[in-house]
Amino acid sequence: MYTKYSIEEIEEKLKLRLNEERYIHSIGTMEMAKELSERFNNNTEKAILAGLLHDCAKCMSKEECEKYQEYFEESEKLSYKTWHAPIGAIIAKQDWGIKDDEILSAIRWHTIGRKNMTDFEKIIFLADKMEKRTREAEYREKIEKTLNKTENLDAAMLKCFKLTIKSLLKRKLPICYQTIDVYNDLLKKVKSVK
Ligand code: DGI
Ligand code: FE
Ligand code: FE
Repeated sequence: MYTKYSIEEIEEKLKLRLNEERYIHSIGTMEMAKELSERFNNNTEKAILAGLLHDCAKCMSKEECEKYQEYFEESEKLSYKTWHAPIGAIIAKQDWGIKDDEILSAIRWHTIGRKNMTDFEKIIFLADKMEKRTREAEYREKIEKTLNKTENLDAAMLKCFKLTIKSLLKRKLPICYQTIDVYNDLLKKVKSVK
């Protein structure tokens, strides 16, 4: 028991906090988290909860988010788009009674990632980027291809970071230095795998 609420109860309440597209994305992430957790022999019950709730704070206003400043990494402060991850972990605990630390940390790190993530955290990170309901096929298929070719979670993570960094550059958005740090780390790890 990771929370006293059923999936249906969680979904009902989540619907009220998110817009339609974000809700559909959350359902897609839940489905992909289930699929990946089975494929990589991880905890499916936990993956379903983390996938469903990972973006629970995504539709909060900037003003409301700013109240949670103390929970942001220094490097996150310049990028509003990353704030829903640390806030999401707090809200998943407060509003949905999620007690499991690994579910909460998978939500916490699903946007910028961190070094030495657990396989469970990587599965949630990847499920978010690979879900089939709202992610653009061209984007998601690149990650899927890497995963199919390597069966290696780090290789797929590296692909995600490459694509994210490229897209942030293109959109002239700030890049958290932690993102670069994780990218360098994955590069080293993936090389040693091959
Ligand atoms: O919430 P989602 O759209 O499902 O996906 P996400 O949580 O992975 O990312 C949200 C946005 O955050 C995405 O457009 C990339 C952006 N972002 C902004 N600055 C950074 C960043 N992502 C990373 N990894 N690092 C950054 O510095
Ligand atoms: Fe997110
Ligand atoms: Fe997401």
